[in-house]
Amino acid sequence: MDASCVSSSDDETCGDGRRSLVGRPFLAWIRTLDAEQKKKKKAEETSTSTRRREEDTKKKQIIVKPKFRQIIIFEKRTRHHFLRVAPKKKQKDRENEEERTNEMTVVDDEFVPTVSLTLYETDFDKFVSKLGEAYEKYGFVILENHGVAQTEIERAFQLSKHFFEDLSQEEKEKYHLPGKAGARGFTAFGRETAKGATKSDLKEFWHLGRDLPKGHKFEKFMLPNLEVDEVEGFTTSAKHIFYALDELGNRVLQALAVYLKQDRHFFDDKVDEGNSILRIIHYPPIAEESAGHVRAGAHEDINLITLLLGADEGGLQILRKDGKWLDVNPAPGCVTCNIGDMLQRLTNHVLPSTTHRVVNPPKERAHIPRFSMPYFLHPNPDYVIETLESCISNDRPNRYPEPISSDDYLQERLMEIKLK
Ligand SMILES: O=C(O)CCC(=O)C(=O)O
Ligand SMILES: [Fe+2]
Repeated sequence: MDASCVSSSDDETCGDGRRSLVGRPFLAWIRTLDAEQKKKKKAEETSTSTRRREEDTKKKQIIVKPKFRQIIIFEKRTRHHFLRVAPKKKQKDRENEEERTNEMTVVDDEFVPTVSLTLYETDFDKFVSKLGEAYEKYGFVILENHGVAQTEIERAFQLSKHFFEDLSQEEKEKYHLPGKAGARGFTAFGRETAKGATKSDLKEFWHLGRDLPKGHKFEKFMLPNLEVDEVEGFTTSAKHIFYALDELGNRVLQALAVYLKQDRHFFDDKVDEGNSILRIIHYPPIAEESAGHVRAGAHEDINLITLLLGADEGGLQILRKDGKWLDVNPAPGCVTCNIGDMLQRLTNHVLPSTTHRVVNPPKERAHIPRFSMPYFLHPNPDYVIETLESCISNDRPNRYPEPISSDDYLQERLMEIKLK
């Protein structure tokens, strides 16, 4: 069990049923240990190894949940979370509490909210309002207790590492389908370029889509998947993640339908054969000079919603309405879920498709690769995106009087990101 997840009667669980404290709104983010503790420690510790530990401590952020005396330490250097139980407060400590709090440095006063999928079962209305509010404000939310098994997630990342790091360029290129806009298989490093950007992203990726039975009416829109011969289990594992995230996405869409004053099952028959894609991304270590290229340039996603695994490795940032970038820091195993341009268009911008990017790591972490897996949930290719009546008013006139089929929209956008 990793240390970010703990048992207690009141806390909520990670996707695989483990418990997590991260992301609760009342957590205080602090950067340093209080001065008294540091002083005492310094006096006690003289050996080299202790000095090293001390240096590491300085690089840690501490997240405190006072109710249970539980502390999660987030070590910036390794980006690992450790659980500690705080010693019981003595009277003197309590008296000094206010003073200590004032010494703590708040890292950020704002963060993307975490919503638990347990609410989907226990209090659907609350699930709807929490998601809707988070999306209207940020266009992003972090999902915990999402039901995608942690073992499956870890396996998919292991196999992805194996594919990208152990196969030669030649072996990987075998899986590139020329002229197919990267729809299936391998897309090489430096190919995708964010809309409007001149410098390509520092990533390579694999695309896997929905399996259709032979002769299906959508065959012309959706190519068959490719099998990777060199990495046993790669395709099976990726398919498992595809369908698990598809299922999770459907639950999110039910809540959004209700939030948008539609029937709860409004999206069901519009996405059941969607042209959705699981993108398995490898951002290799960054060379000395990246010449202005970034891991993923600022962009918006094209689809309805995106469900992302792996953002607990730092770098993902979203653009706030005030023009500042905000780090997205999900707990390990959580799913980050954002609104894409198709849903923004359908909802006349009630639900915003927020600009986001993946920045290059600091120098000391530049040698570490980054792996992530966004699942781009698309509508069925023949679904016509026409602004919802419930999202049009005098204050919010219809921005898109011309309806467009989701496939036409997709093709236009693929050209913009130079995949076509
Ligand atoms: O890798 C990530 O964390 C985000 C990737 C992303 O935004 C994308 O591929 O659209
Ligand atoms: Fe994205």
